[in-house]
Amino acid sequence: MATDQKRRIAELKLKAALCRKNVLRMIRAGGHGHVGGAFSAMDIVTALYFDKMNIDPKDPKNPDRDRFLLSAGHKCLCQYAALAEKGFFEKEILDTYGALGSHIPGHPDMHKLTGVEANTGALGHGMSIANGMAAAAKLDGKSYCVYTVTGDGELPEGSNWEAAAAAAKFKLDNLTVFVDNNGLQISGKVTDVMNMEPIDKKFETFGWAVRTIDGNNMEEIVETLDALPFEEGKPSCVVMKTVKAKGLPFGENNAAFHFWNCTPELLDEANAALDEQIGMLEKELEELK
Ligand SMILES: Cc1ncc(C[n+]2csc(CCOP(=O)(O)OP(=O)(O)O)c2C)c(N)n1
Ligand SMILES: [Mg+2]
Repeated sequence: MATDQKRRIAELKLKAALCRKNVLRMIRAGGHGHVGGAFSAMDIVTALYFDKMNIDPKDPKNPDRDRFLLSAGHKCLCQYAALAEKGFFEKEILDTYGALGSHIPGHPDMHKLTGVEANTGALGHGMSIANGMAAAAKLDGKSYCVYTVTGDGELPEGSNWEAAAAAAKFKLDNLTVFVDNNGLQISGKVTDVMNMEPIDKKFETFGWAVRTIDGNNMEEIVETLDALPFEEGKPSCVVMKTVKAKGLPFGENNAAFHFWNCTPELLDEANAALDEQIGMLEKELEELK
């Protein structure tokens, strides 16, 4: 791999680790939070905010900006973490998580935080909103793209499949849906609660261009983002195999960490693991200079 590409990937891994620390900071402030889904989706959200999307925290309403929609709104800590790291708001605001009147409530609210494009949290609506934004770009002759992250436990919501049919009909190749396929939802295995596999074949049958990747592997993520749109005239779907609570040393792939009532001791342990990772990545970047 060329040195530039190695540096690009190491920088993104470093950003993802810093963003995971932002998530822990919010959870410490609030005493709890949806860590599982925030950590499984953190790598794709980092790559979108720091490598892919045309967005500027100094000009957040630019009509030509790319749009990001977190359909699975309960994962909002990963979006807040990225917005803070990108400079959309002061990091002190992270310490207001869980407080009455906070700009960063338990689900994203576009009226409270600049950079949030729509209110989400009631599962199943992000894809429809994203469709509307992508269709508007086509109608207005604009070249911005729309990206949305949905969860595997969110896919049983029927509205997703109305949106999937419409996106293909209207040839929304400026739309990409990332399925955070961590295998778990609020109460256990997605395949036990409502089996939606094979997710890739379902989207393909609806007329989408689909790829399956390791959604916690930055190299694969970057390659995939570089390849968008996968096919002219078709919306793109990335089925991301991920690990719920990825990066939480004691919580990975454990449905009990869907929503975490934290303890200071375990928060310290999680921060220490991330600090170690950050140290190694900084060293790697130093060597790549
Ligand atoms: C319409 C609706 N029904 C139920 C819920 C409650 N709920 C919140 S998160 C969640 C599970 C979502 O699972 P998944 O999409 O796999 O996300 P993950 O837990 O992996 O982050 C549920 C059912 C909701 N937010 N909205
Ligand atoms: Mg899930």
